[in-house]
Amino acid sequence: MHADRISIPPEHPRVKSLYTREMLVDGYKRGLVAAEGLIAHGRGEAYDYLIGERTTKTAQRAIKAAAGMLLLSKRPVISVNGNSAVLCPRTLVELAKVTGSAIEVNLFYRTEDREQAIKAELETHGADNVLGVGSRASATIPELQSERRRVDPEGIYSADTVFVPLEDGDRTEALVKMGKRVVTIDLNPMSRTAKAAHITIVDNIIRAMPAIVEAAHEIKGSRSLRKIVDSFDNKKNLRESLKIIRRGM
Ligand code: PTJ
Repeated sequence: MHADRISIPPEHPRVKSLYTREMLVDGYKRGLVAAEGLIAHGRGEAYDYLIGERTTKTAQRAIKAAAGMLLLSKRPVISVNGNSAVLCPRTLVELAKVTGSAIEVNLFYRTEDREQAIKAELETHGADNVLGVGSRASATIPELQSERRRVDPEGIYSADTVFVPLEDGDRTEALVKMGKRVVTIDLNPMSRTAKAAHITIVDNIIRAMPAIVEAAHEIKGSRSLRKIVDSFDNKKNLRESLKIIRRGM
């Protein structure tokens, strides 16, 4: 983060939200975030406002289940786009390490320059084998038209579980059709991604990522991992999240 380029008074009542915006704008200027990513964040902010800009108890349960699912998986992969690379590079890499997941760059607005910039950002934060960049993305997700269809044969293509924070609905549905378990973070519990995923964390990625890392460290090796995952009900989770949003109106 290039704090020298950002001047927000620390006493401003919305300092966290303004700082997050600046991280994205800075990421856009550095060539990591797509211009459309700024718009996507605005939509997320509106939902965050309604859930009270906090990690709800409902989200905490989803966070624990998500950590459990990644830990139980044989070939988990974390899919990284421009927004997530800029907002939480360190915790994405930490999550990969604690859960034994691979990291793959996968972009909706794919350009080679953005792929390389995101790979470099992840490497700066400790990633050592970033998949999916350039010619490595040589496999194709069936029935998917967007650029997200191009994936790494050693990563998402052969994964059993894919973690796709801030994802679009088409790919989530396609991954589920391929028989993969899908975990997402999405502030909108009504999105197609939120509904199609097996575990949806309805929370801001800024708060959710450090919480998943913490949960993964806490429950790693626990004998109740399977129970944590199997007792999670995503439909109930989304219903509860919607209730929270209604109350916030
Ligand atoms: O970097 P690229 O090219 O892969 O593009 C990434 C974006 C995010 C632009 C692309 O995937 C996209 O257009 O996504 P959508 O379809 O707008 O969906 C993004 C979802 O993430 C929406 O449901 C938003 O509400 C949600 N969202 C946005 N910001 C956050 C968020 N959820 C959690 N935390 C956020 N900070």
